[in-house]
Amino acid sequence: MASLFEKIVARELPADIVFQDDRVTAFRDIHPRAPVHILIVPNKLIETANDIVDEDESLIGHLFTVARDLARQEGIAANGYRLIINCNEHGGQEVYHLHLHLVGGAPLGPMLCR
Ligand code: DGP
Repeated sequence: MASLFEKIVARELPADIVFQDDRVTAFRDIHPRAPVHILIVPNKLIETANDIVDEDESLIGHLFTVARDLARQEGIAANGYRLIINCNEHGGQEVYHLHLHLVGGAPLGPMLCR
């Protein structure tokens, strides 16, 4: 069965998609933690950061160049932003389809709250 984010990539579930190409899809987080909160996901399922393989290096780099471009597009590049990938239980991962959070638009405070 397709993952939640695979269904968004396939446009079988609604989402506010801000960018898509043949490798990645970017859409606004349903529960934004800041004025800008976008998730950038590989179109193919990679469950966690642990599941990245050597052949994915270019794809993972592409997640970051798309994040860079979206930060510019959203007007948050100059003031700054945070890029986050959560992995497994201790990382707080809720959706098991690798995704890069692009978060910004306001001061974000300390990196970790425990
Ligand atoms: P993480 O904890 O890193 O796995 O973050 C998962 C994020 O996914 C969380 O910030 C909320 C977001 N999310 C969960 N379900 C949906 C959905 O159906 N649509 C959208 N746009 N975002 C979702």
